[in-house]
Amino acid sequence: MAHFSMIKWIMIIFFIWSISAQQCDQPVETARFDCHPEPFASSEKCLARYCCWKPIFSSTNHSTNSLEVNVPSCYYPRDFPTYKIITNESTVFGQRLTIVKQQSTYMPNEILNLTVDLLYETAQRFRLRIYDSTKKRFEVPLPVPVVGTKSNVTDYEVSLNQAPFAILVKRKSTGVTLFDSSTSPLIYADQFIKFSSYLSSPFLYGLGEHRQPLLINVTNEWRKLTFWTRDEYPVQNVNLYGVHPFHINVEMKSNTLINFHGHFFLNSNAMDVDLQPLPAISYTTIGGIIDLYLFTGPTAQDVIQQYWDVIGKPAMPPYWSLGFHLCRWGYNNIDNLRTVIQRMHDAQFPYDVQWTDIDAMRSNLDFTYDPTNFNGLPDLVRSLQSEGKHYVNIIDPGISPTQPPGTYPPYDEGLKRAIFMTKFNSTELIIGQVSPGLTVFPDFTNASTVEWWTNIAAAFHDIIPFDGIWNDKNEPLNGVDGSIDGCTNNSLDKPPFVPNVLDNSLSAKTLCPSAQHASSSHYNLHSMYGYFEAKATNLALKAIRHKRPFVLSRSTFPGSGQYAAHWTGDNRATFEDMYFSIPAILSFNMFGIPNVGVDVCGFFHDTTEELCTRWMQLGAFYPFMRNHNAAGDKDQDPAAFSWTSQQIMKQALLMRYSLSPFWYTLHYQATTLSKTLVQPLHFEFPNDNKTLGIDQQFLIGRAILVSPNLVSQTTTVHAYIPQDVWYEFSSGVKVKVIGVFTDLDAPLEKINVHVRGGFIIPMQIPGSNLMIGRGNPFTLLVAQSASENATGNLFWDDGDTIDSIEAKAYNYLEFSLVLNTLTIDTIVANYKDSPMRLELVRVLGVSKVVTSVTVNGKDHKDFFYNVFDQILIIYGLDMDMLVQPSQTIEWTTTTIN
Ligand code: MIG
Repeated sequence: MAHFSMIKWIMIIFFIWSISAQQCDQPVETARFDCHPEPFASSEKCLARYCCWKPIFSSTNHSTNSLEVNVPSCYYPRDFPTYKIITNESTVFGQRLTIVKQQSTYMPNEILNLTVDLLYETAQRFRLRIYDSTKKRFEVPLPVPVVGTKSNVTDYEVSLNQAPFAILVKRKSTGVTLFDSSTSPLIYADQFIKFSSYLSSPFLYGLGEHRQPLLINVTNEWRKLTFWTRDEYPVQNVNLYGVHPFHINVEMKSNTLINFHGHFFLNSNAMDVDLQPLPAISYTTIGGIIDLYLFTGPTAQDVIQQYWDVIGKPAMPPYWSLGFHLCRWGYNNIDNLRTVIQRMHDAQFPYDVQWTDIDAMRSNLDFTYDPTNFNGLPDLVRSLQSEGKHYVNIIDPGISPTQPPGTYPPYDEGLKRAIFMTKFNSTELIIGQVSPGLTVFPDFTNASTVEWWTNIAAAFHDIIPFDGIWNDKNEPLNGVDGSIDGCTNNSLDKPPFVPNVLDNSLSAKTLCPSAQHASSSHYNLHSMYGYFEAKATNLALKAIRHKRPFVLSRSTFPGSGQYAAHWTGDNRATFEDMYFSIPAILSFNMFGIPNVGVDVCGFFHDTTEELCTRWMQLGAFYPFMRNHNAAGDKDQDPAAFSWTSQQIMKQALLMRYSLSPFWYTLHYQATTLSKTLVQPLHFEFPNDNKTLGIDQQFLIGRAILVSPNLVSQTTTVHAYIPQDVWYEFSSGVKVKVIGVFTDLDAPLEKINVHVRGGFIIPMQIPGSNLMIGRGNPFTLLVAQSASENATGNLFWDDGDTIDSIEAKAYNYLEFSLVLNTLTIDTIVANYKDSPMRLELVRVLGVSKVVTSVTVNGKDHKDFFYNVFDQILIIYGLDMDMLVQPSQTIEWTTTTIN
């Protein structure tokens, strides 16, 4: 032993002597790229990799500075062996290189001959693919656009470094670096691929699913973000339910316009993304290929649009799903469920969707209900539906194989079709353990699984006519690590490098990576399990109901938004969790799953009346609003609280319901124009540095600013009102203090909501649910800009037809205000089954006294002008909004002396 380590030490000393000290001299510590990301780095292990070892502080001199703590002691020397360009040809799609590395380094099975494709896909989209020149490797089964020919005009300029091989991409107009891999050597082994790039600034948005503030700021910090879908209640610094390797990088250049660009790393294997203050980013994945998209923006919304062009645009949700959803785990029996529904009704809360959780199943079995404790559930569902309400139930992926043969078709039929996942190199099913006990796992990547899923869902739909499906536990969760028989020792189950996943094991709380799907291993497809399940569920619902499907999925991947909405899992009833909901919904909007919300009032723990009141107010402005609670915790449906709290919650719900036409129009713009539903202030006011990273407030569309009170026992909210014209949503009063942080009055009964000048918001008088309210009169909220203009639009259809957009079976209206004339242009009027009548128009910021109003040229007496608050209200309109091509409402004014 002593002898062995002696030789080792001599070798190491020789090695240190042989590399010139210069190769280890990085100009700054933040320019070190980690050569030993695994735990327990030592000089021995580091030098064995031919890397530089230089701890920056000794063991006695403990640093508390996070900037220093994370500086790698082991890092690449400048001349670390890497690839050289061998051939370089231009092709129809751009350029193809071959690159070669002479010697293997420290990872097993390095791939020494690689092909590099540079695809100039569009003017704003560049794609870099690096793959094995000789052997086909796994690639992410996402249907991304195939672009055959190079775009001749591009916003970006690509250049190469011969040896060491590196790629540089710059923004043509400013010269700003968008990608530059010269930072560190490319490593490309079978189960370890690593490359890095400079960032344009230390400010990023995205990289989910992680619990973190909206702005990732690595000015003074090193950050490691890990991607591998996992059931873990959301806490910071761990991999969570979804995987979204997409970010938007802010390009800061003093005194110039701020631009944004984005990266999407199309890779589904377990990975780490490391950020460091240089600033730089490193991607380390353990499989697949390098397939990196670059989006040049230049605005943040442009980057998102370019991203969604690749992953697919979000689905148009059914109209009813915009309403209030009520759920809990642990109604436990139908009497409790009935009691809640009744008290919601008695207290006259608007609400649309009632849910049940696993406690309504028989023995936790999918596609069953408990006929004892939930006796009468089918009739209850039908009676809700007869009132225009809807019902959603939970389905977990794990199917029980232990029911008596012939009694449980989901398993029997699945077995016949061989759609369950199997063990490595075997036809034997892999068995885990979830709520029904032992379970097998459907392989949703298999087309036959989708048929089976549709059939068993249809059979259950005949018993309970559910309207939507909730996909829980689809990371997928497995209560025993790997399987009841453990995992193998092969390189899929025991890879040479494991990213920083929770519990340091890929099989923790899930299946063995070596488990088999029809098309590939779970090692490759794990993080897409929820994506494929949501897709299958979406297709099943379409086939069964012939209406627009509603799926809620816990696990998500790029593209999931085409099939499902999302909630952020098992949050807690704390003010901190309420705050984290805002960065979460903003991030999921960037990820293309804009229909997102969190468990309102908190999932785990007993909520409090104060917290739940605040959360119902905030939740009323989430795209998806569901109040949901864990088993055993005290009731938190709105009707469970005091009369006073109920009035406040009802007020918030009425605001939500009155804005439904506005939300629905935003969904239409999301699915057709790739616009997010909600966005951070910074995206709308990029040149105002004060908006950078604001995540306690958010914008709905471009026009409504929500500034919730997130602090217990306070009656003001410290909020930023950007430089523009803003009015209080409820009172219509113009905001006086803008461009600074200011304390807004925010007692418990008030949520601060502001509407932005220049926008016309379509609204409707709420009904007790969205179906009942559909025919109610519309109203317009017209918020004048500084130049007294405003525009807006409205999309409307039957709310439930699958392809109403493609079939043009809808109405589309545009509103504009110029020179005291409000014009309603009815551009498409193909949906006439329910009336659209305009009853009232409220115009904010009218500074001159209004003396008369005409509607389509005729005198209209019903108006009221409030000189003090500068508000004009025109009522009693009763206009048919579907009259084409256009109608006008005009007013005349005089100046006050
Ligand atoms: O083992 O179905 O995130 O919303 O209520 C817990 C019971 C499984 C986790 C979900 C939660 C749901 C709960 N589920």
